[in-house]
Amino acid sequence: MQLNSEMNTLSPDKPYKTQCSSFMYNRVTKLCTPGSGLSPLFPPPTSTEGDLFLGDGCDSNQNFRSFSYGGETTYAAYFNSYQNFTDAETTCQSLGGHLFVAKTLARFDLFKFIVNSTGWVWIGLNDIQVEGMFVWVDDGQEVDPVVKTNIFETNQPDNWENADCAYGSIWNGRFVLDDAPCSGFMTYVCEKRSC
Ligand SMILES: [Ca+2]
Ligand SMILES: [Ca+2]
Repeated sequence: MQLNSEMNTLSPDKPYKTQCSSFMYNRVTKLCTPGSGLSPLFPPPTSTEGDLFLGDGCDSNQNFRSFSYGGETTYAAYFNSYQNFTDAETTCQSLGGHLFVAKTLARFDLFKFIVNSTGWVWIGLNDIQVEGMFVWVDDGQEVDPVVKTNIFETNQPDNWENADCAYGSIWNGRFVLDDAPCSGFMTYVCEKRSC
């Protein structure tokens, strides 16, 4: 579900695009609340509060769009072109972001939602510095062990052929992570927490 298609469904003449920069829609109460945007100073809305939709002020910015899934919100761009891990992260940084970071299972669900494909996709996680210690590219924090167990395929990461970089793909019908040599060429997701 992309922002624009959702807006078109809710409102064919797109009044939200011109009258406010964001709105909340609560699927339970079916109430829509106009807003002024998402501040990085505040946490994103929870799923019980509703789903946040952001208008053009944060869209069409180097292909970055707002994505909202399960109460998690971010600005991200899926690059359907092939780069090695380092070049992909460099590209993301040049755009003011990083490769996607998923420190919680909810954030990994958001990653899956953004990718929405069966390709091979770099995520911002690697053990380049210390073998076996997977850290996120935004701040070098080690992946939470419970999250790691849930987002990697069974028996991965295995460091096969000196694999130091994590990517997502479909394994046995599930979208999960594997480690691969960082020199491999894959698609990738860049994200910026705010526009
Ligand atoms: Ca490794
Ligand atoms: Ca592997």
